[in-house]
Amino acid sequence: MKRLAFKMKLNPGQKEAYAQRHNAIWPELKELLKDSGVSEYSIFFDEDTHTLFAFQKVTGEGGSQDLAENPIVKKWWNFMSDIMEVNPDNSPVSIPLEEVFFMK
Ligand code: RM4
Repeated sequence: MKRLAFKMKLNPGQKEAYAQRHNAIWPELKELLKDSGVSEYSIFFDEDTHTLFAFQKVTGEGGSQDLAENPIVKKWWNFMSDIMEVNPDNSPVSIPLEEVFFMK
């Protein structure tokens, strides 16, 4: 089991929309993430910089951001692309974060 973290960027004023869409996450996406070994997945928001900080546990080498080839993820990324910073393919700009402290 590994711990992964990464940051993404939300467009200004989109916190409520982001939270609402995630509270109604598609069951098929949730199932895909779990089946791909992702668990304890949480995303935090920094009001000052509109930065999203994602944390997740993974059983393999990759995590949620390594599922770009999956059609459900592509559809979800397209769905979310209007409110967050994305790459030309609509994947969210995701910057891996280094773990500098961990306490069991
Ligand atoms: C995020 C982003 C991630 C996805 C989660 C569910 O906004 O799209 O890639 O794993 O939602």
